[in-house]
Amino acid sequence: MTQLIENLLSIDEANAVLNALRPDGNEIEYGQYYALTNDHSLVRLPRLMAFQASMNSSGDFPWYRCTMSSVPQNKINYMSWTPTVQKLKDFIEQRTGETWNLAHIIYYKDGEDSMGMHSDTMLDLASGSKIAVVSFGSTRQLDLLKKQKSTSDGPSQIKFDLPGNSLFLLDEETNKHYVHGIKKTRKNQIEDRIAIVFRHVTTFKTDNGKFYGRGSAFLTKQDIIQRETQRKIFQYIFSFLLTVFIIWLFPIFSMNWLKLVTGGIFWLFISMVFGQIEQIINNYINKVNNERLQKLCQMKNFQIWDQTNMRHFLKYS
Ligand SMILES: O=C(O)CCC(=O)C(=O)O
Repeated sequence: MTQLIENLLSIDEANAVLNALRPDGNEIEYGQYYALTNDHSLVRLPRLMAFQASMNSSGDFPWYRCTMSSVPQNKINYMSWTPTVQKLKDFIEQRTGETWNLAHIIYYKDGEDSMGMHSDTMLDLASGSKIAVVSFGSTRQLDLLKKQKSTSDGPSQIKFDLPGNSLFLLDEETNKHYVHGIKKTRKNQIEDRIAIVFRHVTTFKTDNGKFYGRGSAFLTKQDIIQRETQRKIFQYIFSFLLTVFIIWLFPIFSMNWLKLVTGGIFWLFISMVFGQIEQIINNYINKVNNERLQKLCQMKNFQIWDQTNMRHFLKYS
């Protein structure tokens, strides 16, 4: 069930939140993001955004894949909660009994700013969790449109207002059957609006760009470490066997002490070569993957976001 709760806070509290979270409120540092379209051009997203989240007990931030996954120009950095957003999160968690660990904070400067029709990617979200949209400022209309392939008997289209100082809860079922979005509306009539979209995400990203959790092949951080260890062990065993083979092949190493010393040196050398070859292959894949994006970004003077890990990640999902 979706649910809209109006008058979430007192009028004074709601105004204070709006002022604190506005770009000139000094709490949120918004970024301008661009999406990469299918025809390989970059399109400015008509809104500003910022990202906040809770670290898990392993010290990693959750990672939610959305359209932003194809945004190359800026690294998306999740920050820890700022005071106003933290207070809001605590408040709605208490009120609903749900928990959230990640927020997209969206600033719509006027009616020209919008959000295209989409449904949220459920892969990274906790099963059965709700998506909470807390709105402040101008009222904007949320459009819900039934997906073509949906088997639900609900209405084909639903439109309703999201007023300032409200909490909208979107459940998994509705998100599965409907796409939603905020259309542009006539510029001069609409003032700014801030939406804080909270999600409960169960996929996490390590500092070196590896993913684990619900939306990854690795369930825990420990699984990643285990896989790395297995790979290293395999590398050492393989190098060892190759060393033994080389020693056996060349009779020059017939003396025992010479066998031992050269064997050890060979083993180290071959292990290093394997590590290097792996590195070269990885670098090459990174290079090819990012070349097209780099060209685009250089043309437009954007920062590059290395997407390699994301692509690698998507392969598993
Ligand atoms: O601004 C809103 O209310 C909609 C936000 C939204 O659809 C999203 O972040 O996925």
